[in-house]
Amino acid sequence: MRLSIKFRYVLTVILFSVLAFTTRAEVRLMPAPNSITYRKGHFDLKSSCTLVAASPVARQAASLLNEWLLLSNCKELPVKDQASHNTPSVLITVHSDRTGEKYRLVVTQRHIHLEGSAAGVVRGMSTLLQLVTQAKSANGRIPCLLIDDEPRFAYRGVHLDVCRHFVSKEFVKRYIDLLALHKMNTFHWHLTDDQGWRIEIRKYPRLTTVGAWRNGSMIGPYRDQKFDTLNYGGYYTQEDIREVVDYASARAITVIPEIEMPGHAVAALAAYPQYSCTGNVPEVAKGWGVFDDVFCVNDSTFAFIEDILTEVIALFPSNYIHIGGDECPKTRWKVCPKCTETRYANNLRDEHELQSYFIRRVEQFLNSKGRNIIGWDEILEGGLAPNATVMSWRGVDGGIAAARSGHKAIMTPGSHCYFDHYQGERSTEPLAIGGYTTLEKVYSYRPVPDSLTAEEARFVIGAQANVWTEYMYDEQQVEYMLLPRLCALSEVLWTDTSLHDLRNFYDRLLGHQTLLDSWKVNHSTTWMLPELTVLPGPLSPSLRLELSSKLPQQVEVAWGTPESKPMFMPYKEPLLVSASGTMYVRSTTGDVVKMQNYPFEFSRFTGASVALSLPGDKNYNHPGSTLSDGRVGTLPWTGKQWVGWLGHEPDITLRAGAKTRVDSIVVVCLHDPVSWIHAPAEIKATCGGKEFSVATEARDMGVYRFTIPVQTETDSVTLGIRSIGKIPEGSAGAGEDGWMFVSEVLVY
Ligand code: TNX
Repeated sequence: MRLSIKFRYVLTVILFSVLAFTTRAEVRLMPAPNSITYRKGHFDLKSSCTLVAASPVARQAASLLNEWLLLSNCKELPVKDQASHNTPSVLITVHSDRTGEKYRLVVTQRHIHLEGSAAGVVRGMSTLLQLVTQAKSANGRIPCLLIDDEPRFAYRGVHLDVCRHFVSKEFVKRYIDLLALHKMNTFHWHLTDDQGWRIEIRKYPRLTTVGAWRNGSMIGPYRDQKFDTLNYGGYYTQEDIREVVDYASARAITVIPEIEMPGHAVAALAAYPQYSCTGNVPEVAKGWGVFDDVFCVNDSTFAFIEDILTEVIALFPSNYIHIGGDECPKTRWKVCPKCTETRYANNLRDEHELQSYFIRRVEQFLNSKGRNIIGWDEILEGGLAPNATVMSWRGVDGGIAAARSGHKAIMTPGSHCYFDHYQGERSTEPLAIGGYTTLEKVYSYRPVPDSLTAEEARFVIGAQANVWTEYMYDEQQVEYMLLPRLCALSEVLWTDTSLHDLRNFYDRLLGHQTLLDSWKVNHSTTWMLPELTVLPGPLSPSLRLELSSKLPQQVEVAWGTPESKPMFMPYKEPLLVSASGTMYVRSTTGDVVKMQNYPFEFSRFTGASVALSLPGDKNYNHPGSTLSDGRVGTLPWTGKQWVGWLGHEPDITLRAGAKTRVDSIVVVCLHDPVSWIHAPAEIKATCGGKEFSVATEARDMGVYRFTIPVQTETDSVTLGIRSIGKIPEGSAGAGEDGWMFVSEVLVY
């Protein structure tokens, strides 16, 4: 065959453009920069490249890059004061007259130039590190480009609770490096709680000699109430703290200490019981939860707290001091003569106002020292202190209320920002406190609630991940819970929403994991499993089980029943199933193999359509189909398998495809009084024109299957779920509305 010259030319051009397109080197950055422009050519890192840093601040930034390069298994770059002709160099310019975190990074064929404010250069350094480490697998080439970048939110925080489980000073530093790598700028160090006081206070040595140690810890899930008898604890000396603060400052990270008050103070009170209401708090708490012993509200307590804060502010240069303020039971205050006296003397109507008085007084003290307070959203109760910033954790309402009243708000809602929650299926994840906060959920977070006006929205200064460590027994576990969810949050807070793209994020994360691996970070790879969607099938009963991969990967599935052994086959199309069994999923991405099993329990109405007269509340408003999807909730429970109603009594209607015989209906409910979740008092069923009901009873925490014998023929079933009303005396949250949780309705 002979081709004309012209045609051959056209073919060649097409071929080259295809090659150029497919081989065009793009960098994969985490978080995505706000503006990146690629240019022709590349910078060659293989040649004798130097780091040029003229000023002391620039040299500090240069040595940070070198530290990170070593950590990433790359060679250090020699640091020079001046660029020499003909040597490719990485120039670092710090504009000390600039503030903020903006930086510019220019890569040309001869030089790389990073410039910005002192903090901006550190942010750019994490970009540069990623370019350099990626060049390793691209023949040392960094594509020519221009990045202009600055954060979307001013406050980008990560918290760490070192009280429930202690971590070493070295680990705190590593944690700070991980924050800086992801362009976060605030480390919220939760230093005191019921289970341990972790900061040396010279004036009150017992805070650490006594308060930093407990004679046992809770082991296993909360409901087991099991404890070991080991002496556990640790604390940071003031020397340690200075070292950490300096380390963080070199990474442009502000450390905000949290000294909890008036609640979560058992460790302090075990050391100095004279500041409690009863004068008798014998030991540092061993278990998790909320405790009645809190600081007594009287002048001697304030003197004690002011002494402590005086030492704290000498150690931490941050504008903010976090003073807790959350979860303070008023039980002791109600019957304490000293607290009552303080109430009367200050015309305070109730204990909420007493709490507010406490916070205001401490605020006044800190304001007088030129500092500002942050408190958890409970500080709104009984009136907000004048200059306080609110950290909204019980959802976003606290943040909204703060912003509306002209106070700054930092969003940390449990639904998206609690990294102590599960990030995958309970059956394969290590024990966690509960919840279900996947990588995708974090990535979908938008810190500014829609209900705020543009003016109010300015008060939302950012968001923060909270890492509470009740169930994180060691440092590896902390890393596992932090990453990669931190990657998602960092992009939420750094990168403009218009540039968010989940697919592209997954792709970059895959690359970023290589860097995390080189740092030997124990990051979770749970997100790499394909996502399972359960849909009603064509027959009644049946389900359609659909898997979707987030990445190019190989996926195999098997269906197993107790009688059959699972045989893996490549996944090609959704599985149609019509009887109980387990779906086995295996995904292979490079050398990462992940396995997950999904048990399904069938009844005659599995896959039936479900209508709810009232949607679930807050984070438990899953679709009605959750109740007929064959997935029956287990313990420890995670949010996603339960529809929950707070103080509401829903009717649930299931409609199957055809009339069928129905002998009994089983409603699967959760009873977990410590979490304010109570089994219903009564369940009524209407089906086949008849009414049935069952009075339910639940004592111990657990998953209950309440059975209503019926015996009729029908294609629909309506259930009325009646609650116990207000939580009874003697239970957590007595007098408040309780939750009702339903996972599944099985019809036999
Ligand atoms: C609530 S968040 C707490 C912490 C617990 C955490 C567990 C907040 C202000 N208080 O004391 O560790 O839940 O998720």
